Amino acid sequence: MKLIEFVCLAVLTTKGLSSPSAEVRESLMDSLYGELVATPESRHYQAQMMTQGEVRPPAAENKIASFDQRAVWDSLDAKDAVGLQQALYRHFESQKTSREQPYNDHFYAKAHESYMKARGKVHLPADDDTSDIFDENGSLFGGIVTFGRFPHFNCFDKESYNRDIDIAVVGAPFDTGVSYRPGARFGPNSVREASKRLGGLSMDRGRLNKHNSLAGINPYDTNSHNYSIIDCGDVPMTPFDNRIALNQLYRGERAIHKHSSKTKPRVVTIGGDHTVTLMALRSAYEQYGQLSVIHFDSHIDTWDPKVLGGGLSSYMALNHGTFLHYAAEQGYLNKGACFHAGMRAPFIDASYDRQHDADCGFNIFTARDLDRFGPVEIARRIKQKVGSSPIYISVDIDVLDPANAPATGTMEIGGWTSRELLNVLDALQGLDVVGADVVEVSPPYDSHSEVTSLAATAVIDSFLGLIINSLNR
Ligand SMILES: [Mn+2]
Repeated sequence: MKLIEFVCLAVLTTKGLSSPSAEVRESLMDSLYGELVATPESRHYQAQMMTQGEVRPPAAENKIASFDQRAVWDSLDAKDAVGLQQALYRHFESQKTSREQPYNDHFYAKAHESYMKARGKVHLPADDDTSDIFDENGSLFGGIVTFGRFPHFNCFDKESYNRDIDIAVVGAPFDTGVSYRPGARFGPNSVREASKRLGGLSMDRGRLNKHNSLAGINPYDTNSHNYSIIDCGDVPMTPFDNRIALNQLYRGERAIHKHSSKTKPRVVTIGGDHTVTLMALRSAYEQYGQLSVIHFDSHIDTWDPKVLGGGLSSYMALNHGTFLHYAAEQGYLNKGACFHAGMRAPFIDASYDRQHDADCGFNIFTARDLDRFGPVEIARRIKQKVGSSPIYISVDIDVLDPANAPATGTMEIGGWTSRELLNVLDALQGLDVVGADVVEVSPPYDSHSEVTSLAATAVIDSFLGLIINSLNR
């Protein structure tokens, strides 16, 4: 025991300080918290103090109600807020000069002393007791990180194919297909890291309107739906050869699609630069047939390799600006029923790019079309065109304004806010969403508030709402 503690204890236990009054009430802290620690020692202290009249048993009356509000109110000469403050001040000043003041002073001193004496030692569990640390996800900010705290198992192990996956989240850590800033290989981990607080019933999804099919969907509450949502981790992708890396991703996505499922697995991919979408589309196409791609981005990404990157070698031809050209060429797309939304980056070769984009099967909503039509109308027009065909949604995070998502490869000013994007996504409810991705999050360029990764978690949260809504139908 340190000297100061010894002195304190000596002072507190001195008989001279424990004075008369059975009137002395329990301290503020006691009344707020009740018994802080229930140990035999603290109970012994309290019993002793009650016997000696230092504290009374817990009072039954409501302390707030017993405060004489009427008297204070009656003393007010102004009914506005400033008047109330002044009146309260005068009231408490007047109390100070009352004949009860010595008693009040004694009460506060005594109450503190009572509190100090009544507090016991912290009662720690036995050294081998792990009952309160058993749940590894018990800490909001700790634990092994999976997206949204969904369970993880090795989805690429053939032995696991009989384990149900209705919705998979998988990372594609790859950034050697970018034209400007790299770093998206760190996207999957960063997005997972930012997803720790996901959970609970959204107030916005379906606007809590019981007639809205999105309302009531809480992907993180396994009691609220019957689907197996698994974080499959990341597909290992080599940083040294894009041909091998992208093939690894294709085989990873394909393996997930082989799992047993209530319908067929629907994969949500976290990029990675946008090149990874081609492999996700390839595997989804094999399962679901031609896909209507709804592509949120500031760039068209249907560039002809002759225009972007492919001039010197065929290896350079497939990159994050040309992958949709290849998706169209390979026949994965439901041509004419694909959309770009949020476009604003300049064409490289305007007349050629525009025609080639249309040939790839795309319609365009520009970033500023949101101001002309509003999110619900944009979604309505998309839905009218794509109908009941299988939908793949790809969100390049650079569709957002750099103010909302600075950490991305190729920033373009004049984009949507995260709220506007979420509004458009939610308004797509009712579509048969069979796969989705969010790509181009490059954490090294993010603020310390991980704002871009956070935006990506909200996008995936919207995907999960849309997909569960599809599965429910
Ligand atoms: Mn893109």
